[in-house]
Amino acid sequence: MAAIVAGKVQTPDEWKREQGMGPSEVLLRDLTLNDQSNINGDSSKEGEKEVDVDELFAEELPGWRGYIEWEDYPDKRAEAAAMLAKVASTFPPPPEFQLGPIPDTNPVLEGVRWKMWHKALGGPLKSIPEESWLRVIQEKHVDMLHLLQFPYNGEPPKRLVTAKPITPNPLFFVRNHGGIPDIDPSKYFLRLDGLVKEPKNISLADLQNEELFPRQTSMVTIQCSGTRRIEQINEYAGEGDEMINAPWAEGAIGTAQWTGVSLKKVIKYCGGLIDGAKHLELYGAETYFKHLEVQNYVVSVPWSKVKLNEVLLAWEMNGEPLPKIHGYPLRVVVFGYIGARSVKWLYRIKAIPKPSQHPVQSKEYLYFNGQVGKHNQLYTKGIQIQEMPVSSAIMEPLSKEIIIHNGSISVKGWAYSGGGHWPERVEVSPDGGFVWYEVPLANLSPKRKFAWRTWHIDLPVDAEGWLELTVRCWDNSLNTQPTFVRSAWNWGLHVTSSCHRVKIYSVNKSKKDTRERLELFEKHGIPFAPLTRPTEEFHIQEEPEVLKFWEEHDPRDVED
Ligand SMILES: Nc1nc2c(c(=O)[nH]1)N[C@H]1C(S)=C(S)[C@@H](COP(=O)(O)O)O[C@H]1N2
Ligand SMILES: [Mo]
Repeated sequence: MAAIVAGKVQTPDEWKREQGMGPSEVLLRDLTLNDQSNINGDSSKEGEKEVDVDELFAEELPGWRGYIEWEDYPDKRAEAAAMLAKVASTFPPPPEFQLGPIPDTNPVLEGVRWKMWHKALGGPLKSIPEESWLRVIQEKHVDMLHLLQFPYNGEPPKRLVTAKPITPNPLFFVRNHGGIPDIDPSKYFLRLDGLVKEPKNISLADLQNEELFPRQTSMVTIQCSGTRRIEQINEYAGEGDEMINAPWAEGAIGTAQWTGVSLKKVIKYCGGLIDGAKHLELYGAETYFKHLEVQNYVVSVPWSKVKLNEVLLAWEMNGEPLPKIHGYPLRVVVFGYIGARSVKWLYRIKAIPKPSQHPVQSKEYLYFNGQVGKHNQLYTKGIQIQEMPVSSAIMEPLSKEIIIHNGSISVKGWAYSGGGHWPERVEVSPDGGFVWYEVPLANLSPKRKFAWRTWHIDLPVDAEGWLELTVRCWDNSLNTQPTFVRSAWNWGLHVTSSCHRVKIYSVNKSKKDTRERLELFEKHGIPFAPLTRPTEEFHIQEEPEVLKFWEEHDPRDVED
């Protein structure tokens, strides 16, 4: 990479750089140096590996495709880490999608390094990226927006996010950190160990046996803490890993009826907890790469949450068997917490004294103060995100749409609050947040302790031109949302809960002049969009009319 010294070398994309529109290498201006040169690390080295890995990284159990156990085998982990360390420097850097343009493709991002990590270890991991993509094609709706091909991250388009208060399974967003295991339910069992009185392996059939466990069905919203991240990205760039910080819009949220057993009952079945156990560590079967280390997907929830019957082990989603992509045969659903705790392909639960040390719990999903960034971030400076705050979003109209209307605009969206709170009031503003109209209660879907409410309103709009539609929600504790993205921007780009804003161009046909102008467009066969196209086909005002006006009002100057 050529070093660029400010003012000396002009690149073809200089203009774009000056506008902060890319390209991907960020210029760095270090005022503490005399020589203000750009520092861009370039570390391409050759690495090689040639190991027989089929056995080393074999799947742990028959019938458990895609499950390689890492947590039990420190030596195997060390071997894998060493292999990755050798080749890591030959891999490309993460794609720049925050300072550079977001690609126009679908999938938006490919996950090149994630695929390469799997291939680099080889063995059963080698074909995981392709198999997982096939599963996406099989199980998800054709209209899904694929943010990241592998590990798969995808959300429904806005018009489908809130089309129904219960999200149909094929449209439910997917957030993966690795491949999609394919586990034979007849071979499946859940391992319970750690600080439980009687460690056990429990088969799926036993979990589903109503003589052993009462069945529970709950309507619960799962929201990723990355939902609406794109708004933070559009404000300022933050940490930029394409998987960890996928550029989600407002669709990384969904609501389903989940059926399974309460984890509390399962712990009881194991004789309860041993003194000192305060958290339950939840293990997902797929392989996860983090900082060139290899592991399973592991997080934890506190026992105090489990005790409330708010942690469900679910095998059914909306009355159907859990889709493979959503964690078949068994997943966790943690009510009112960030999605990250709702572990899919659950294979183990371990009772422990402190929250999990695993990276997804202790190094990701951290909520930093606004002045924390690359220069000073520490894991211990972030709040581990658990309960989601109150949030809401507009799903219709779309940003930058021209809306031709008769004095009111149909606005639709969702509102949600985590931690056992629920939306009580949703308000929509046509002017960026001065005047607020309340969504009539009849236009909100029914309230539930752990679910979103979808809503719609015919918003009175008199003004024309560019307007900013804004929404905010008040939950049952009268919590509401920060006003601007800037108010709660954070380095990890998590929990975008500020008032969602959509810029629209209002054309109010109930106004006579506007109506006549639209008729003129129609008469000349000119479409109104694109908005930016100058009107050349007719005079927007005829000369006699202009002269008549000038007779009555001096056009510009005044006499002494
Ligand atoms: N095993 C496993 N469980 C997981 C994840 C994962 O990558 N692996 N992602 C988590 C995150 S971050 C979210 S937001 C939810 C998303 O659930 P969904 O993909 O079923 O919508 O799953 C959680 N459970
Ligand atoms: Mo998430």
